[in-house]
Amino acid sequence: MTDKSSQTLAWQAMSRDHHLAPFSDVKQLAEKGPRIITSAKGVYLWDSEGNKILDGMAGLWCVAVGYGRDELAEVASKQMKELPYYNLFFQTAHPPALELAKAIADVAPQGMNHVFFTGSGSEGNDTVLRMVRHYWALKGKPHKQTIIGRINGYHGSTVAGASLGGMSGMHEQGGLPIPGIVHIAQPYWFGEGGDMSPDEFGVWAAEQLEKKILEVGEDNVAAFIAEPIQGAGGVIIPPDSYWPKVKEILAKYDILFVADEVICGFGRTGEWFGTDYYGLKPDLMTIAKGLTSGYIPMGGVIVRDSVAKVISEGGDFNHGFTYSGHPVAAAVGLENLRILREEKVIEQVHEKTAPYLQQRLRELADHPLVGEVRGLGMLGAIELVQDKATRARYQGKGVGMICRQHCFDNGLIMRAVGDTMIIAPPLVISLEEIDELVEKARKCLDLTYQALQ
Ligand code: PXG
Repeated sequence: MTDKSSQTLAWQAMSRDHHLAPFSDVKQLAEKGPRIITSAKGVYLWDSEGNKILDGMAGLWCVAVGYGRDELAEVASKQMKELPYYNLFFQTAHPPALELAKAIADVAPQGMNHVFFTGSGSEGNDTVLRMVRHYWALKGKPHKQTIIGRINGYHGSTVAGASLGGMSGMHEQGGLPIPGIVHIAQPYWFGEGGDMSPDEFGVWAAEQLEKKILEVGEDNVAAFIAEPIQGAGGVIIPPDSYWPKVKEILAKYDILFVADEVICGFGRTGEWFGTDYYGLKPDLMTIAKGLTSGYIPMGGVIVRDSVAKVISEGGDFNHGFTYSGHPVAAAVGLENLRILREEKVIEQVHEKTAPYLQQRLRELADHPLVGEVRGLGMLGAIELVQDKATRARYQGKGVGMICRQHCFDNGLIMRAVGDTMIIAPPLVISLEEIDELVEKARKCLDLTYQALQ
């Protein structure tokens, strides 16, 4: 046994004996032992056994500028030496948070010039829940409290985040959702569209919003929250008819629209925000992940001026976190935004790398196991099916997990959401690295197909 292996075993024992891993079957993990990731550069990871892995998921959808950017480490180090911590409570502030708020406002949609900082996307959505309810109370409409989310939407793991989300597996644990949150159908044509055409289904799914507003009563609805493209739910790109119809419905009713941009924000669609891509007009936008490229935890809520005005004229908003706008995180966020802007990362995605990724990914549609390939920007999904024509799945085989295991063994990180394989590589992935990603993906599809015969 090499030194490395004994080191890996030692870490795996620490995992087994002391670590409760998030979103994991901890018992199963203890038997198998986690893969230990020890270093990273660009779009590649290395594990403790020296294996090089192409990270098709940018960590957890967050490492926009790629791994190993010294500039981000340097600003963090400098900020730690100068002012490692101070808070934004009780009428104090510090330069990094203020400069980051300004830098975010500069790239945010017009009329969205205010930022509330949090430590994560989940805390961002907890902030959203309290802010929209407080907003309506200040407007003299205290009954407007109900928030409409979507089945299979993901908005985080805190109580409000998981309640706003529509993941049944999460609702089953801990008595969620909390009162005052309701859910409508998701615009997932491939999985749920039945005999409708994608556009018919998109309109149907959008109409569920209007139906729910009328059922709850406009006077009781505070907001609708949605990801422009559902990420954790399986890279669900709505049919073209969906967002225009939702936009029409939102314009008819006096409710707030919250775009959860935690995944779509900061360039993933080839625009700064997913709502820019779809031409939506959100009142609040939750952000995290790409804001700091995941180098340090940070999230926030970008707030439309009209909403911010009501909140700021309403006296104390009794809400905030110790790490709201943390100076080191803010310094990293600022530098990350500088990199995105000055290196024209999003323009590159828009003009060059995303079109290429999408073209190459779609070549996989001819594979016998593949029912659909869809994608947008630096997001992609591959639906694994038994029957391409009817979109029928293999029953009880766990095809997604089989495929994920082959990816794991062949140096590619691709996530499985049920039998949907998903990718969201770093935004800086090159054309050659895209070729490698697609070739590896095809190989893993072949191996999965062989395993099923
Ligand atoms: N909103 C969206 C749209 C997200 O994707 C959150 C909120 C919560 O952010 P924090 O920073 O609190 O995790 C997320 C997070 C997965 C996976 O399995 C996705 C997320 C987190 C963990 C796992 O794809 N997204």
